[in-house]
Amino acid sequence: MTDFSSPPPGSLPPGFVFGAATAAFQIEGGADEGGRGASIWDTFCRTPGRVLGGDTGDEACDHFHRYPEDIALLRELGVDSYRFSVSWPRIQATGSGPANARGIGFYNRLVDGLLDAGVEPAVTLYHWDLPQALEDTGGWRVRETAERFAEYTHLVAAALADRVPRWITLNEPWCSAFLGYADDHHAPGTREGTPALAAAHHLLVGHGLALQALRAAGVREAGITLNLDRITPASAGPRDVEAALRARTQRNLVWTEPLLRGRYPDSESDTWEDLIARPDFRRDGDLQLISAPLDFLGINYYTPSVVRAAPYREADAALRTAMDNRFEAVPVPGVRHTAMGWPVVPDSLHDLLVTLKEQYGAALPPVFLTENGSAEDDPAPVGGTVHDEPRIAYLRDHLAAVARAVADGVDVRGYYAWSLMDNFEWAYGYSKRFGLVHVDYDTLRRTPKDSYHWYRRLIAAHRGLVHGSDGTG
Ligand code: IFM
Repeated sequence: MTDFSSPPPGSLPPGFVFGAATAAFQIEGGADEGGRGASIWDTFCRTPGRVLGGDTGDEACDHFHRYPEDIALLRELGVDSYRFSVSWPRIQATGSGPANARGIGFYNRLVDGLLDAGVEPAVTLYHWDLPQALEDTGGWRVRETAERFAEYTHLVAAALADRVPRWITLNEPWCSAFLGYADDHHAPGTREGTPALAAAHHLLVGHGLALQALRAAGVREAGITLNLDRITPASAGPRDVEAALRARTQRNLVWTEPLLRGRYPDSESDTWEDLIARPDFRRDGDLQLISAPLDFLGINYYTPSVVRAAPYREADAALRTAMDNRFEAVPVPGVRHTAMGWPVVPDSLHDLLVTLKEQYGAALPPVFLTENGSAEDDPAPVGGTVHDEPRIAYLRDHLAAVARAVADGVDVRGYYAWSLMDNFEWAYGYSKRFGLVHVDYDTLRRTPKDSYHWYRRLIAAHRGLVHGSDGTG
């Protein structure tokens, strides 16, 4: 029988927020409806060979029309909070100008529906769907995009701040900058060197400006979500240790140092010279703007990385900055891997949190796990459910790792399971399923999986509503 007592009730602090998360492009669909404009992901999906199976976000999970059903699923799940993202091109079709009333109307209805269901809304302002028109004028390579992002934030906050307590400016800017402009795995899908570093900086500037707009709107809590990685060297040899530092610099420190300490990292790196020194995209006062106090740091965690030193893979030196920084991942043997091929090492989540606390001390704000979950090769629904035991084990063991980090002094305030439902997994299209709820992409029928029922019972157990190791009370 599935164990509902791990992590045990009482092991997470009072008021701990249990949540579930999604993102607009991954679930909404309704791509041509309600005055929505095109985003870089619409363009990317239409570029042959970029997204597996030629999948698009045109219909996705049709949440744009089915949101009442999805709210009902959240209510039944019993989560305290639902993290969703606002689609920028639904609010401003071309990334500038007044708010599109129909776009605002959709999110107003969603927020009101959530509140009626007793679920607190948590908004992410940017989960990768940049209006294509802004990419056409330079995208995140140029500072103007950060300024447009602040205007967009102002519009969304003006409409929703009275009812949305928790706000996240950016989701995983590492992906936007480096997968988008260096590695070409994500939209807009280019392979550039220094422009990717400029994008990283402008994303942070955009965060700082958006934070100002959120403060002006009087929101209760504002933060940013980073996909921080627990990176360890493959050996104790100095070359691997240096390689791990280079990897940590790019993945973690380029974000945490400016945000939490108001400086770029001073780790050894050829690459970061550009980011740190270049006056053409850095302006006086930027680091002060970027390091304005956060109410929380959102962390998305899935899997750790073990890296070793490697020669540059890229022949063109101009393209070596950003991604190709002389390290490569090595396999993690002896552990289960998810359908993404990601090693499952829950202890790494504990270690990541504890190490962050050691590194930043009082400068580390309260933490929310804003995403954690696993893609699994689920069996087809049978008898009104999906038997997804590996996902239950993943969620259970990672929540237990969070509880251990709390016991070790890390101020973790909440946990959002990724994802409420199966959805568009970016370059993998619909081939990877992360959901607590199964989505049949032919009929769009939703079927809660065993993991959904497990999470519901766990939340209830932590509220003292059910007792006993199987949660049956
Ligand atoms: O689906 C994504 C999400 O959009 C951002 N974080 C990682 C998830 C799984 O890859």
